[in-house]
This record gives sequence, C-alpha cells and structure tokens, in this order.
Amino acid sequence: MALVLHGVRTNKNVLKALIAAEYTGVEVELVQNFEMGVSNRTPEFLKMNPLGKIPVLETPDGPIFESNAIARYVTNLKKDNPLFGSSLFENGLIDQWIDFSSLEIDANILRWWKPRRGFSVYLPLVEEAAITALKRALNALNAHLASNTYLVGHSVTLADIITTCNLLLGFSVMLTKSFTSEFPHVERYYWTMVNQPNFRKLLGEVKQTETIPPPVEFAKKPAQPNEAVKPKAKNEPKKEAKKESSKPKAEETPEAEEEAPKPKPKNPLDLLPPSKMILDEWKRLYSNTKTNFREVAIKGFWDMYDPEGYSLWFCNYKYNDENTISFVTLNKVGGFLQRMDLARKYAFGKMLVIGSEPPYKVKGLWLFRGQEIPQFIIDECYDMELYEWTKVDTSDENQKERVNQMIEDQEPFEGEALLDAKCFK
Ligand SMILES: N[C@@H](CCC(=O)N[C@@H](CS)C(=O)NCC(=O)O)C(=O)O
Repeated sequence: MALVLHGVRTNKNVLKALIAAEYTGVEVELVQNFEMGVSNRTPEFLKMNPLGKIPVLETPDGPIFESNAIARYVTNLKKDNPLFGSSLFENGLIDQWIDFSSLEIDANILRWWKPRRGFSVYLPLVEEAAITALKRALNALNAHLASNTYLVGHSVTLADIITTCNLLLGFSVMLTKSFTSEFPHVERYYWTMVNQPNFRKLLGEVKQTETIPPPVEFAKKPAQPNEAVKPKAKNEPKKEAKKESSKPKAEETPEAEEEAPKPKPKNPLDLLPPSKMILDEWKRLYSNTKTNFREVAIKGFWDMYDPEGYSLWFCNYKYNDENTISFVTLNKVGGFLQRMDLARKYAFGKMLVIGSEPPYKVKGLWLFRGQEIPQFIIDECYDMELYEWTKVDTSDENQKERVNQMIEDQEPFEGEALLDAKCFK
C-alpha cells in the first residue's frame, strides 16, 4: 500500500521524499486536494506536525515530519539501498552532505529569499550576511565537485537528492546565472542532477531564475505568509476531487507557498527608441580585452557610446568616513552589485574602493539606458540613495578621462591606491 505524503508536489522539501521513492521503488502518494495554508492548519494536520509545516509522511506506525527524516525513512524501506552508500564511512559522508546542504546552503538561501517574499522582515545587513555565508558554502561545495561527479562515491545517493532539492529552490527563485557562474562545478552538478531521469520525471524542465525579487518593502503589494492560499468563499465552486497528478507543470517553482504569477508590466526602458549601442557588445568587448585596454576597450567604448540612448553617471558614497574596515566596505559594494542584478539588461557599472588604509572611499561609474537614472532602480535598490549621483558631461575632456580611468581601474586613481575594483556587467 502506498505511503501518504502531505504537501504540494512542487515544494522542494516534498520532492526530497518523492525522488528518493522513485530511486527506491517505493510507492508514495500525495494526499488529495492539499491546500497550502488551509490543509496544514487543520487540527488533524497539527496533530501530525505541531508546527503545521509540510511535508508530513503517514506511515503504518504513525506520522513523521521533517523532510530529511522522511526522505531517510523512504530510503530505508529498501534493504542495502545504494542511496545510503556502500560502507559505514560513505554513510557518514552522506549524512555530512545532507547536514551541510541543509544548514549551510538551504538555511542561507531561505534567509535571503524569505524577506524578499514578505515571509520575514527585510534587513540589508542580515541579507548581506546570508549571501556571504551562502557563497562560503557554495565555494566549499564547488571545490569538492571539482573532482567529484557525485557528492559521495560514484553514483547518486540520498545526499545528492537532498542537496539538489535544496539548490532547486535557490536556482529557481534567487540564484541568477551571474551569481552561480562563480561556482561552475556546482552549476555542472546541478544541471546533471536535475536531468537524471528519476529527477526529471518529477521536476520536468527546470529553469534558472533571471531575476532576484526586490525586497518586499519596495514591492507594490507585500505577500503575507498565510494569505498566499486563502480558504475559498462558501459559494465558490469546489474543485473536483482528484488525485494529485505526478506530472510536473513547467511554470511551477519549488517555493514554500505559491501565488498565481502576476503579468509583468513592460519596463519603460524597453519602450525607448532603439539605440545603436548594443550594451551586450560593449560588455563582451570589456570582458574580452586583455591587452591594450586603452586602445581596444576604451576606444571601442567611445565608438559605441550613444549619448541619446544612454547616459553616464559618477557616484560617490555619501558615508565614506564609515568605511573603516576593508572587508565590510568590500561586502557593502558586493551587496550593492548583487542588488543591481535587476538592472543587468540596462546598465554597466564600475565600482572602485579607493585607498590603502581606512577610511576607504567608494566611487563608481555607471552607464544607464536612457537619460536619467532609471526610476525602477531607484525604487528597488536601496543602495542608490547612499550615493551622490552626478551626470557625466561628455563634452568635458577631464570628465571623459575620469570615465576612462574608472573603466580601466587605473592605479593610482586620483592619487591613491585601489583596494579593489568591481565591475557590474
Ligand atoms: N525543516 C522543515 C521545514 C519545513 C518547512 O519550512 N515547510 C514549509 C514549506 S517549505 C511550510 O510548511 N511552511 C508553512 C508554515 O511555516 O506555516 C523540513 O525540512 O521539513
């Protein structure tokens, strides 16, 4: 008889058990007509899990909650299951990676993502700490995967199932390509795993998010944790009772609670008259120029630059006196560039951290589509107001030369050494 699992099929914690069941050859059926925010609030559900969280597995001996425990239980239903490795040591390593991906990866993705969905308070410093910790974990994972196809041994284990499900939420909602490209072995691992037949059967086609959602304090209508799925009004027709399909739907994401996607309004910058400057061409030229930077990249920039379609801006951090610790200053700039992700199609930027000793100065150069700093960036990236912005007058040769020096990371810059130069492209 099939075991009954409570939860929604697109939830990454539910998927851990479903994928483990697929590998193990155990029948696990999702409970019918489960409604997030409703079914998990009933007294019957709270008896199974007092926190009212999914997933919960009903077993012949009683309910189990906590997704990793459920996935282990399902895996244990097959004797000598290779998902647990081939030795006591491998079994220990599998537990190691399960804990690592849950505590170091999943927990930090959630710390970053939840405030941006309105499930917890958005605090920039907390977000920065979460991103730093996540990158540290992904660096360690990346190093391990540089010489290993799977986390443990030479085939898929429960560690891969749980780690991939944890990465699934990240890749689907927060970790854009520009973020993950720092971790090429994690990327390779992730795409290999989600395309394994037993994963694909449940996940369908998996896509990577192209944007990071803005913090909810800037969004038009904050999502409320328990409002995501409201109980139906009495006179609303009841959905026909049917068994949960095991086929994935491409548009669903492994989020905790789901909302109907809202149609995206067109960005006003897309409605501007076309420009002869192709931003991606400039970014490619910048990235690919390794020598003769002045003659090739800088000259190329001015050849491409379209003063009608784009504008250049200098920015100067307003609180340079506070930049007394080098790594905090660098993290601050790194966080700013992360949050600018939403502007990637419309901007290029250089941020210089200047000085050989504190306090460090942070100054930047930005190229934006249009004649003004785009309003959506001002609205959605709180860092913008921490800088003074001055439009570059390109008829002034001194200002043009300053642009060149910033693009080029010229050192010394304005008489001082550079602590770092970061590029947004
Ligand atoms: N550590 C738990 C986390 C469970 C969890 O947070 N579930 C979320 C969905 S991913 C939930 O049910 N949220 C509803 C709530 O918090 O009330 C596990 O791995 O099972």
